[in-house]
Amino acid sequence: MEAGGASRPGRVRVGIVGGGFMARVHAAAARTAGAEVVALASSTPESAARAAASLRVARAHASVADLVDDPAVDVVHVCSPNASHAPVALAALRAGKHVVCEKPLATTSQEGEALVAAASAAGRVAAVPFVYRYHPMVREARARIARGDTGRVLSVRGSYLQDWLLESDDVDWRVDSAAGGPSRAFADIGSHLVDLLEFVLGDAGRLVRLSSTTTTVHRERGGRPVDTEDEAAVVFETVGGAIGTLFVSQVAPGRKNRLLIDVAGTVESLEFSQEEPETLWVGRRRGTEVLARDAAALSPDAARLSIVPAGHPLGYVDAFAAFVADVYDAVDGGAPEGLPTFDDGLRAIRVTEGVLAAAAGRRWVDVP
Ligand code: SOE
Repeated sequence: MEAGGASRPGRVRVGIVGGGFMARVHAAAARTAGAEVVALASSTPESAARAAASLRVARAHASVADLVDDPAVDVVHVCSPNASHAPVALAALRAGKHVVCEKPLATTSQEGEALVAAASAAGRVAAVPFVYRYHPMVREARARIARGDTGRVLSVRGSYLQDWLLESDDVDWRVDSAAGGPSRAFADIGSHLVDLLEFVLGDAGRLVRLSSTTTTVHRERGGRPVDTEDEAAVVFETVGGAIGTLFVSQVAPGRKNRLLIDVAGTVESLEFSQEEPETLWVGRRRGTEVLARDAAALSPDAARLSIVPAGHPLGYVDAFAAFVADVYDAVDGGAPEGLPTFDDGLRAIRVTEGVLAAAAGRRWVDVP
């Protein structure tokens, strides 16, 4: 089955690697997007069987390799721990599959570069679920900046706060660098924040230099030493000369998934909060307003994602389904606006490595 225009005889057939929370989210989004989830693989045959039964997936493969080689699978969704992303995604591309690989795309920029090259060589769709791009009011913010409504962007503030790792006995595979990579909080959620900011701001908003500091609040979790950060604070400069700050934490009590971006231009400011995704705050020297999602008043790219009328709240699950639908549109030869690809996944890795380098060296670093 070829990308690039080949019309599909039937539904997209999906294989999922992983059996946790994200596997569940991906399976639901794939089905909403009209695909058939035909296979699942996980760390063991037993965990694959359990997850497949729970997600009502017909075929539980004994190994990831078996799933990747399954001729009945068109698209592999990689939802396993970070350190496995590169080997699994590479194998899937080499087997001719399209790939959706969870962020962070890989744990090093070298692996990320190899994945970008492999996706290009294979001529397959290779996407990363930076799904917060898919809230209609994010697309509206992006359109307003691109149209010049905000004026020249002067400053940017981004934060992503959670509390699920607040306690010393909160443990997760992400805490261990062997499974999650050298960065935890920034790689896990700072990647979303940077992607969202650079997506909304456009080329002038790309980070070019940054300085940072990180903290590890609990040096031990579950009786094991911790070698990854709980929090990161970043100061940065952009291509267009704006300056900004980022703050990422997974130990902020009461903050569940509080991703917030705030952009100030010479004419207006914009603020989007992921926990209130149906609105966009627009601030001016004279007159401030809260825009509520209403397709009739939105830019075309925001309106296309506004799949139910105003007053019927769209949320995280809808954004995920819209992302997956765009992946499958690309698989069928379409060119959906704003699809996050492996290039964007590599970009997030490079910024993450800059954050770690700046913190370790207590210096400013250039971001390639
Ligand atoms: C945990 O921090 C997590 O599930 C992230 O891994 C997701 O990418 C984010 O969307 C929600 O929080």
